[in-house]
Amino acid sequence: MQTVKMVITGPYSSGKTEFIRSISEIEVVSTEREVTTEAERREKGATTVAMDFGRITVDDDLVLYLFGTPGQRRFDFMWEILAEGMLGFIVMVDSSKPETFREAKNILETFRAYAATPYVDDLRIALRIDPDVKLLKCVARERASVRDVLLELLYAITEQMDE
Ligand SMILES: Nc1nc2c(ncn2[C@@H]2O[C@H](COP(=O)(O)OP(=O)(O)O)[C@@H](O)[C@H]2O)c(=O)[nH]1
Ligand SMILES: [Mg+2]
Repeated sequence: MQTVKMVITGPYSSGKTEFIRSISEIEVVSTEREVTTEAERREKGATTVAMDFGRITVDDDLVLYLFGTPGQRRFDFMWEILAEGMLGFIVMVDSSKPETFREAKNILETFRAYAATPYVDDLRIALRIDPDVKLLKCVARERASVRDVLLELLYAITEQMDE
């Protein structure tokens, strides 16, 4: 039995928690708290402060552990802790919020620096992503869509291991 750790990151309110909830076979362990500022309150009522944790069994030999990061800068001390030992990461970007693209790019670069892992993300042109990086659409509310993204990342990891 192999276990693989994957990190789901991205800006505030980009669908990270939703992504993990859509696919996890266990009740997602979340550390959500009520948001504190007025701007955040308009967006949504709760935010992840430490991490989300979910699990998905791919087959008899393979289990994925999904760790969702907090999106807000003031919790970014958690990022490096969560990145420890990850085999891959996914940067979620809400395509309807161009004002978050710069932040998404910063997060992408931060996580790339933690580990030379393949990753899946979105919005290649806006974020000026290298052509050798996979670009996938994902509706975080749809389990099949989340599963497809995770499987793509998993294939990228196993391809790299076989090289
Ligand atoms: N329309 C739409 N809304 C989504 C999707 N994923 C998440 N949301 C909503 O966007 C908001 C932020 O999602 P959340 O998972 O809490 O974001 P996080 O801060 O990145 O963990 C919530 O109100 C979600 O219900 C999606 O794929 N489509
Ligand atoms: Mg969250």
